[in-house]
Amino acid sequence: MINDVRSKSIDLACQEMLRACEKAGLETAWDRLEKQQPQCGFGELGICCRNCNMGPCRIDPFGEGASAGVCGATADIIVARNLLRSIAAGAAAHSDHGRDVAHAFQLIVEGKAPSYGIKDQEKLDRLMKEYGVDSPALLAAAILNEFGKQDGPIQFTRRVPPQRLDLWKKLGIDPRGVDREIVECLHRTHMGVDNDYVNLILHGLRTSIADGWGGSMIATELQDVIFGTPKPLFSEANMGVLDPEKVNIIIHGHEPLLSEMIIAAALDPDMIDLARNEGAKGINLAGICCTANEALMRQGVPIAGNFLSQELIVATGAVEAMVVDVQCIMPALGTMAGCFHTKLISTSPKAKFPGATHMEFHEGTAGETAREIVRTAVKNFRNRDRSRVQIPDIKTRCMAGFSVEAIVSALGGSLNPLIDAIKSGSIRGIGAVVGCNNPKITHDFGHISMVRELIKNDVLVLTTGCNAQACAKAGLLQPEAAEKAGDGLKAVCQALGVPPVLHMGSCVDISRILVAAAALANALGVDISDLPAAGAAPEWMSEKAVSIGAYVVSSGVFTVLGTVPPVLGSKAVAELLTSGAKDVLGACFAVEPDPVKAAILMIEHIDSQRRKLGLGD
Ligand code: BF8
Ligand code: SF4
Repeated sequence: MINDVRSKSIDLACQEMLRACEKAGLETAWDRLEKQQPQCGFGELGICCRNCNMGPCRIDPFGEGASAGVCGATADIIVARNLLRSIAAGAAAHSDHGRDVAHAFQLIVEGKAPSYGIKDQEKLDRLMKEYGVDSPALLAAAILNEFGKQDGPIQFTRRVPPQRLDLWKKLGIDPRGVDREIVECLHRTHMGVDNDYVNLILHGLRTSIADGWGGSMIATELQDVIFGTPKPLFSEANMGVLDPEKVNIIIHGHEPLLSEMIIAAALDPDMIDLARNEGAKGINLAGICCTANEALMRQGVPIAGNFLSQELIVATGAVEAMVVDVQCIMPALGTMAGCFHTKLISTSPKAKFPGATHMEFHEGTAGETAREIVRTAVKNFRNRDRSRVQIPDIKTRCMAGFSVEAIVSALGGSLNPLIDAIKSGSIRGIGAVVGCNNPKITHDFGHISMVRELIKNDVLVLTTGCNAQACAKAGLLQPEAAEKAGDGLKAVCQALGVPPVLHMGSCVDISRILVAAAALANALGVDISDLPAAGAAPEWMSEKAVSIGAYVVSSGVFTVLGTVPPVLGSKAVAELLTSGAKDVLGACFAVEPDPVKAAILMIEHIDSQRRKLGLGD
C-alpha cells in the first residue's frame, strides 16, 4: 500500500494536491499503479510475445516450463524483439514530431502557413550551407526527403566526430531515413524474420541513431529556425504559477507548432478584453511536459509541472482549458477534467482522448484555431466553482534557455573556457540527466537526488524533459544553486552567472546535448566515448526514452537507467547492453535504482575517462 503522499512525490505542491484528491475520492496514476499490483512478471522480464496468433507465448524464467515460444523463439529472441519494437515506437514518436515541423517549415516557405514566420535567419543560413542548397524551399525538400531516405546517410549524422562515424559504418549502423529504419524494425520483429538477438539489437541502435541524429535533431533545428533559438531567460515553476484571478490555460504535449500559436492568441488584446468581460483579470498560460519546456525556453512561459503533475493540476479546479497535442498525455485526464469545469481540448488528428473536445489544428489555419481555443477557455471561466479551487502556493524561480548557441555565447564565443575548466578539474565532467517521471519511483526523488549529488561533485549537469522541470521546481535552475555545487563548479557558475544545471529544452532537444558532445569531442580531437561525460534517466517510463538511451549509448555515452528495463529475462541481452556494448561502442548501460549510487557510477566513469585523457582526478 502506498498511502503516504510523501512516498508518492517529493514535490510539496503535488503532495498537497494528492491529499486533496484522496479526500475528494479522485483517482490518480498512483492509485492505478496500486491497482495493477502485482504487475505481470513476464512483462517485467520482457519474455512474453504476441507477435503472431500461435501465441501469446511466454518463457518460464525459472527454466522448468517453456523455454521457447510455439515458433521456437527463445527468451533472447523475444526480449530483443520487444526491445526493438520499443525503440521503433519511441523513434517514431520523436521523428513524427520532427516531420510535422519539417512539413510546417515547407508550408511557411511556400507562403501557405501565414501564422508562422522565420525567427532565426542565421540558423536557416547555416542549415542551407550544411545541406549544400541555396534556398529555403530546397532545404525544406531536402529535410523532408531525409525521413524516407532509402540509401545513403542522413545529413546530421555527419556532425559526429570522424572516429564515431567510422565505427557506425563498420558496425553497419550508420542509418538511412528514420521511416525506413522503423519499418525494418517492424519487419525484422515479425514472426519468423530476424532471430539473432545481436543482429536485432544492432538494428535497434541504427534506428535510434536515425532518431537522435535525424528526426529529433530536425525537430530542434527547424523549431529554432521558425520560433527562434533559445537564449537565457528567467521564469517560474510549479503549481503556484496558476492565477486564481485569471483564466488559466495549460498547454500540454510536445509540439511548439501548437503552443506558440496559443501563446500568441492569449496575448491578443481582444482576448484579454474578452477575459475581463467574463470577470477574470486576464489570461494566464502555463505548461506541462515538453510543451512546457518549448514554451519556457523561447517565451518564458512558466512550468505548471512535469509528467506526473498532469492530473493534479486539473484537480486544482482552477484550469479553464488543458490544451493537448501529442505524447505523454494520460487518457485519464478526461475523467479528471470531467470532475471539474476544465475543458480538455485535443488538437491533433493523431491523438484523440475520451472526454475531450476536439478542435483540430492545421498549420494553414493555426492562428484562427488558436484564437478559437483561447476563446473557449475564456468563456469557460464563468463555470469555475470558486469553492473548489485549491492552488498550492508554491513556485520557484528558474533560469532556462541554454541552447548550444546560448552556452557558447555565455562562454564568450567558443567552447574553450569550458574545455579549460574541464582540463583544470574545476568542472570534473558533464552529466546529461534527462527523462520522465514514473510512479514506480517517488516523483522527482530520483531526479533531484541524482542531480544534487552530481553538482556537489563538480559535475556540470545538462538537462531536458521532465528532469529539467523537476530541477526547476527544486530550485536547481537558479544561479544561486551554484552554492550547492562543489567549489570548482561553483566558481565557474558564479563567474558566468549561470546555474550548475543547464536547461537545454524538451526531449527532442537531447539533440542539443549530442551537438554539444560532438563539438567538445571534436575540439579535443577525441571520440565522444572518450569524454568525461555520462548520461542518466533516473525515472524513465516512455518508449521515447528507450530510443534516447539507445542513441545516447550508440553515440558513446555511458548511461545509467533508474527504472529497470524489461530485458532481464534474457541474460545474453542484459549482458550485451550492460557490458558487451562497451567493447563495441565504447559505452554501455547500467541499471541502478538508487539515484545517489547511480550518480556515483557516473562520477566513477567520469574520473576514469579523465585519467585516460591524462587529466587527473
Ligand atoms: O518527451 S521526459 S514524460 S514529457 S517522454 Fe514525456 Fe518523458 Fe516527460 Fe517529453 Ni520526454
Ligand atoms: Fe509465440 Fe513465436 Fe508467435 Fe511470438 S512469434 S507469439 S513466440 S509463436
